[in-house]
Amino acid sequence: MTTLRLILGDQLDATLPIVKDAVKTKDVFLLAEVKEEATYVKHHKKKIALLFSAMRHFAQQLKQDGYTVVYRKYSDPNNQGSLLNEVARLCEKQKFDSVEVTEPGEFRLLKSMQQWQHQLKLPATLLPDPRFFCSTEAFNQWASDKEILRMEYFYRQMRVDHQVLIEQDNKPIGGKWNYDKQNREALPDSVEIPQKVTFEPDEITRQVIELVKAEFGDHFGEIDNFDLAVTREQALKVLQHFVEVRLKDFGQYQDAMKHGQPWLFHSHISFYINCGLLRPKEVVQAAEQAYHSGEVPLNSAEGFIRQILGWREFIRGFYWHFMPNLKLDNFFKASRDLPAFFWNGETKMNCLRQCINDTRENAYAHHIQRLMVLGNFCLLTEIAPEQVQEWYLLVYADAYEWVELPNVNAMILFADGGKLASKPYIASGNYINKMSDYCKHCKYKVSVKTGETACPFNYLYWRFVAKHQTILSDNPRMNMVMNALSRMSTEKLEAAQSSATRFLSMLSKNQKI
Ligand code: FAD
Ligand code: DLZ
Ligand code: SF4
Repeated sequence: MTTLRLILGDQLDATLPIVKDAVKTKDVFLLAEVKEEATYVKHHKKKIALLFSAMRHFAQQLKQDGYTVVYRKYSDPNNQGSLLNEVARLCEKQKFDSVEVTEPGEFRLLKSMQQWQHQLKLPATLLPDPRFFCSTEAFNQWASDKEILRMEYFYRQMRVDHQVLIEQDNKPIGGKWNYDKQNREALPDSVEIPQKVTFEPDEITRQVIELVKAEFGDHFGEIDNFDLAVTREQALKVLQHFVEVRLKDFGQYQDAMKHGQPWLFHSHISFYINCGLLRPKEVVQAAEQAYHSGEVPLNSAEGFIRQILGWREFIRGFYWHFMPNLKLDNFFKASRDLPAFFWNGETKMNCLRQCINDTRENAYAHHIQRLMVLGNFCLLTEIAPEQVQEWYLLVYADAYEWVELPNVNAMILFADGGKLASKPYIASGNYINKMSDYCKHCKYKVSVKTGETACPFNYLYWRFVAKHQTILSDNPRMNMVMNALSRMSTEKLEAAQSSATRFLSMLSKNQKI
């Protein structure tokens, strides 16, 4: 039996069964840089550079470990442009008894791969992806007897199942499951932000950067100053630095934002954990260990572990549980086009300008930027979900549909009608002002509620709440807001609505706002 073993760009983990079960003397690995994957959305240039360089380094390592590896470069004149066609091309050249591939992270590829054996006329097997703590089957089982799915209860179950930060009788260490109340601080000017770990591109990465410049020049984002990790060894250094230097302050400042400071106390590991260079289990272990050895406080260790063991796992289970409908949901019937400034950052709204420019520069923005600035704006202005989905999928170097789509459609847009979030994440300028210093550098005034100088988030918020008051009133978590709406004078509400109408009309005409 000789097997062709296909490894995708986000499966670069040598402990996956596809590698572990390989017979060195017979099997052949295939890694392929292909047009279909690189352009099905116009991924950020740094995302393509990261993946192609990481794929090339991973293939080199497999060869050094004694495996037979076929690597298809993007520039190969015979490159067939898609994963299936590259598999077919290799099968024509060499006789294989079967094809194996680890199950992919996106529904569109899964559906395609399920047809491969008919197209290739060979057995084509999908292998499990055990990188996650919770399999899709286990998630579906957990979800099967619940009317509503909430991350908090899933996370507690995960803590118990995997005995993470757990003491006797399956109680949470420290007595509480959640330290969120300690974790909502703004960042004082006096706090020094540690330098991010960076890597000088080696010859392989430099070649990939040139390829990206030549082939993907019309894609979003900057390619200059590429300094990401592209090997497991480098990614482990990022993790180690995070645990030793940043993690102690992660909890406290995890919701904070700062002008000109994209990285803060976040871990910057989603790039690597999502493509296989880091393993979720080792990340959680490292954070737990740092807590047990007294290096980091519980609120930080728990807050961080919740992101990986809680949110990341929940989001992945949720994606497979609700696909393909999740992609089509549009609870608020939103239909506005995504404004042009999402691509070029040209807006007077400083919070949006900062988050978009950080994204263009780094293919990264941290969670609160994605959720409470960019996401909040898309929800309040009712941008069409498919356009928001496409934007988020292509601009971030950590984006794959399994993780992007639930965050976009369910978390920020509430397009699923509340299957994931208990209420829409909407906020006025007050929240952004509390959690950042963006407003100090803005042409708009956060303290002004209506009129041309007012912060647009202020009037967009009340327009949205008023427009959707019938459905929002059904949600008990919206009671306080709905009561505030009912106490608002007609003049105030009309002023907010008229400011919003003017703003939205300018937005639709792509006038500078
Ligand atoms: P940290 O703040 O240090 O958090 C640690 C880790 O927790 C992250 O690396 C990530 O693996 C995990 N995590 C935290 N929150 C989430 C979450 N909501 N969903 C899944 N994992 C989470 N994350 C992606 O990996 N890919 C995406 O395409 C993506 N799209 C997003 C879109 C929107 C609209 C929102 C609101 C969030 C999105 N996230 C996505 C989640 C989160 O913003 C990023 O994981 C995080 O900003 C990555 O930076 P970090 O590694 O420094 O994270
Ligand atoms: C994102 C991406 C890109 C840009 N290019 C490739 C590629 O050329 N070859 C490949 O195998 N994978 C690539 N990927 C990652 C895949 O798109 C990813 O495996 C699917 O989106 C499933 O998560
Ligand atoms: Fe953003 Fe409003 Fe603050 Fe300007 S004033 S930065 S638009 S929240």
